[in-house]
Amino acid sequence: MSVAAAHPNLALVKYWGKADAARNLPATPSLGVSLDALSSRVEVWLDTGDSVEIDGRSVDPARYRPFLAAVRRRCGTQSGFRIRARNDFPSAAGLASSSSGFAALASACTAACGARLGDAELSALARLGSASAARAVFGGFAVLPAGAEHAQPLAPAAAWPELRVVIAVVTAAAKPIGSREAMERVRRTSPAYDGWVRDSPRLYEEAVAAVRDRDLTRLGGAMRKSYHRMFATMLAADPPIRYWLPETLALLAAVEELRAQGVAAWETMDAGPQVKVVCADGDTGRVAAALAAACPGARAPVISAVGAGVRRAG
Ligand code: 2P0
Repeated sequence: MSVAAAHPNLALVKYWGKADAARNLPATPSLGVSLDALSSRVEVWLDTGDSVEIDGRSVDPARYRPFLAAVRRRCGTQSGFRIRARNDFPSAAGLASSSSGFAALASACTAACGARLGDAELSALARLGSASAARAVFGGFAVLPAGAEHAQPLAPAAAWPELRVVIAVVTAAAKPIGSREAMERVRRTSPAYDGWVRDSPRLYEEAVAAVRDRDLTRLGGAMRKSYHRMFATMLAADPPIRYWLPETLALLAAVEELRAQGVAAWETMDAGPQVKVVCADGDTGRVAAALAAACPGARAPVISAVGAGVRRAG
């Protein structure tokens, strides 16, 4: 058995849309950060066929076929894989479980075959499972340029040690439509899609410079535009896609109020109703309290530091 673990990689500037669906290449450049407080752990055994279990439930291995075929090609094996994955946070709920899941899976499957891949090659393999997983191979801050085969490290976790992400989980329920299907619907039907793809590199460059300078206000501004514009493509799709819940709006208002009070707290969202707030470590108490007050009844917000990359765990 081979075991690997990875943290989800939260996009601060979003990958949303594919330049090449068959090769799973992103249409927009993205920048993400590893979330130390959340983890996926994947165990892999060589077997006669492929089977996948996530959090104790069997899932259809069809979604995994192109990825597993690529692993077999790379490792020169005909073997099947028995896969057992566990997330210590809700799966498929907009918390980037596919990023950590496929990063850990790429590491565990190749290790089970006795192959040793460098980070770039592991990232390219993980991308075939889920493009955000290409970023999750790396710790700290990582980028996945538009059309890129693999992600690249931008800055290690130690480069911005006081940065925190406060995560408000509105609901643990799986999202109504998966990211992959939503992206494809947006590409086919949303008149906002072309503008989104054209505009994304500018936000990306802004965010890369902000991370290099550790400038939270500049990063926050780029983050805010990125997720709003991503959702604009979805609202303009046919039929429209709307992941937000009433609690989501209450949380967004609470973060805006914090900023009005002078707290450097900047939110982002993914394909789901959850709200993640980037801030400095000295402000996490205020941010978590404001989020909890805005969403009574929800579980307590999770506070995360910047995490490491994928690692072998056995
Ligand atoms: C991201 N998301 O950059 C963006 C932001 C969601 C919103 O990557 O089709 O599961 O497997 O490559 O990686 C979610 O989509 O999509 C995602 P596929 P994925 O993190």
